[in-house]
Amino acid sequence: MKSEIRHNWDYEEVEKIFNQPFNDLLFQAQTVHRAHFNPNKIQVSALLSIKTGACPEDCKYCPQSAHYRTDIEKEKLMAVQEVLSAAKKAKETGSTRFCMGAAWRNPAKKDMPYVIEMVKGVKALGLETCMTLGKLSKEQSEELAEAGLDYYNHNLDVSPEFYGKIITTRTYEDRLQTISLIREAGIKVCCGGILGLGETQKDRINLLVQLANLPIHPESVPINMLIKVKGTPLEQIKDLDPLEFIRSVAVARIIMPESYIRLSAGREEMSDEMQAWAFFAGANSIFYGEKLLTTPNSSPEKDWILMEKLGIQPEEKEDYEDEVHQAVIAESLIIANNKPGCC
Ligand code: SAM
Ligand code: DTB
Ligand code: SF4
Repeated sequence: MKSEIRHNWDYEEVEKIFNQPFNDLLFQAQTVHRAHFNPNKIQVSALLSIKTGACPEDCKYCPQSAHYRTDIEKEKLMAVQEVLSAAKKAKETGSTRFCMGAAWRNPAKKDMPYVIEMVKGVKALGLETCMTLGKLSKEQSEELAEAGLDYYNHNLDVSPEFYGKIITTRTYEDRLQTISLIREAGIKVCCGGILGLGETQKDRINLLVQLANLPIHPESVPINMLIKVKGTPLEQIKDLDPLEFIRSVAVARIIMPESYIRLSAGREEMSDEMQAWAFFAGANSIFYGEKLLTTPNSSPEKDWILMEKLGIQPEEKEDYEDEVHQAVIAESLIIANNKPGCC
């Protein structure tokens, strides 16, 4: 039975789901997952950093921030043709979505024509397009929508309460505004968070509540596990208990039943068993390929072996373009748009 799509979750209710016995939580998450998705298919995206480093923001987890001394090589905006050849390779190796990330506070006017060409070119290859370029203006969101951009990634990252300990150069409100501009422009939203930054369980729950109470659930919800990069302020932070991570994935699945939950950064450090638990808890999307933006990803060879062992297959374009899935999405948009106080 399909779950009701809700946007009025409160902390106590989600805390109860989060802290129920682990087996009950995973059973509930898997039951919701099966009602909405094929449990043995995952969506596969590739990631490319189109502009690397020297970012003016001070996100404490990020190797690309100009505020910290890390070993990454700064790079200017890549040439359009270079981006297209990387996208072609990603398509050949089975990705259906190509995500392009730039370490900017926001895209400059002079860069927009190149970014637009990238969207058009990648789309022409038959891939879904995703970009993450920082804060957007209304005009820029509309330009990207017109170019045919399918998804925009902009994370809330952490709870509103913990936010000031991690980022001081951009506000939570700024993030919510960019997310709402993306929606209004008609671009699908990829919005999630990052765990393992020293946040409390309460913060993890509050982040999940924020995501699930957006007027429309993000179509894609990346859950990143901190990759501790040398030179960043969080380099020495204590590891998050892996079961807390799995619980967070399971709760995301339960309270955002129709969203793709991406087991995002951090897979390289995860055991096969932990990834298997995350998929059982309802994660159904990954980044595939040697590299994330600046850090190594789980290797493609390792991923093939794991997927083979788990009997999980990559989702093909036809799987999500089928009429049933489209009808479910259309229905949830109608329900969300009819909610009082919604956009
Ligand atoms: N600059 C853009 C922005 O912040 O909106 C886009 C790129 S940014 C790298 C995208 C996301 O990657 C961040 O919001 C964060 O969740 C994740 N991320 C960045 N550094 C990470 C790290 N060291 N470990 C895990 N996730 C990380
Ligand atoms: C997201 O939430 N995670 C991805 C994607 N969106 C752009 C980025 C992960 C970055 C990990 C650190 C790095 O490689 O620089
Ligand atoms: Fe810049 Fe994005 Fe890194 Fe923050 S996460 S420092 S905005 S690249």
